[in-house]
Amino acid sequence: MPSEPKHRAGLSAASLGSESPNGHPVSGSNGRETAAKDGLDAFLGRWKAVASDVEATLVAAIDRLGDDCPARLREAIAYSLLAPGKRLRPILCVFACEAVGGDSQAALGPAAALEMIHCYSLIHDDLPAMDDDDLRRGRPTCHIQFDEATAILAGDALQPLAFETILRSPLPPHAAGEACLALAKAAGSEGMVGGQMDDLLAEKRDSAAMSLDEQKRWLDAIHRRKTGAMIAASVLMGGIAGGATQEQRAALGLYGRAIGIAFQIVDDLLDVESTAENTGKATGKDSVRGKLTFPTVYGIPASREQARQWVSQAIDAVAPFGEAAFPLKRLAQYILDRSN
Ligand code: GRG
Repeated sequence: MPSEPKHRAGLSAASLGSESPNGHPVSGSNGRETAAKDGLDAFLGRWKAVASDVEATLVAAIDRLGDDCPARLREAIAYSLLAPGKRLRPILCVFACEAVGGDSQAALGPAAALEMIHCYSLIHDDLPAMDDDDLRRGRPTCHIQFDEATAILAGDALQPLAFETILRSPLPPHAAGEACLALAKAAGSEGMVGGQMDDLLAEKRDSAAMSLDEQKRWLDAIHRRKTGAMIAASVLMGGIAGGATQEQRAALGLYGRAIGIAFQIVDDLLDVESTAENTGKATGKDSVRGKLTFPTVYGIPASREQARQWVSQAIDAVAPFGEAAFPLKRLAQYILDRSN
């Protein structure tokens, strides 16, 4: 795992809150606090171990690129893909696999593929034609470090590499096919790309001329696809890798959709309330660009309350998995408390 720069403080005890392994808040006796701390340490340790397995899968995929891949393209792919992100989507995928009784190794191919698609979306989102950002994961963005054309091509190359990684993984062909389909749907025109398109179109509209109801509808439709679809797919793909039943998939679907919305609400709040040092990317840009965000439409306190309610729904959704759902519950709590 790459060493974590200062701004990557999100994976810390503080940001994960004080909670016992069964998901209840800790108060009172030292014994209970110690038990909660042990649970938290175990959770953080598991996150790091999974992130390190994912990292190895990403490195192996880059190493597999043959001599026909130009060195500059390989360098740009490695620069962005191995940058110190949270690896949230891969972690969700592996935890969902384990929650339904699967072996984490089965989920590593899909998990790495999710990170590749996510990474391409960040590279392209940072381009001058879109968000025009200079900073990502605490480093110069890909087009600043290399150049615009190279960044576009690195993002392009990551997309087929994602599907190749699933198809080369040890998943049985039927599960690999299902995982590819879930990823394609989430990343494509009805998912992340569709949400991004509408987000750009919404920026050009005068949101002040929209009714509050219309603003809420746009906001929901944009984020359900732009951010939520990939997060929901992460959980579903983990379920697929773990051989989930239809009932288990339905529960994972509820969980994934709920944390997807919560994640975006918190992202909007961080843009208002946090700093570039904490998040590793520019903050305060949403309001400058006149973007429709949860804080602008609902206000900060109501946005935070909504995030809390979505996280609570997510935790309830995976209750039927019992103890095996502890990491997913903890992750939901992390999404609410995260600082980057
Ligand atoms: C360019 C097709 C295309 C889509 C872009 C995902 C996206 C759509 C844009 C990213 C811009 C953004 C800040 C979206 C809000 C939510 C989000 C995806 C944040 C970044 O994800 P994290 O916090 O990042 O998981 P790390 O760096 O930790 O992986």
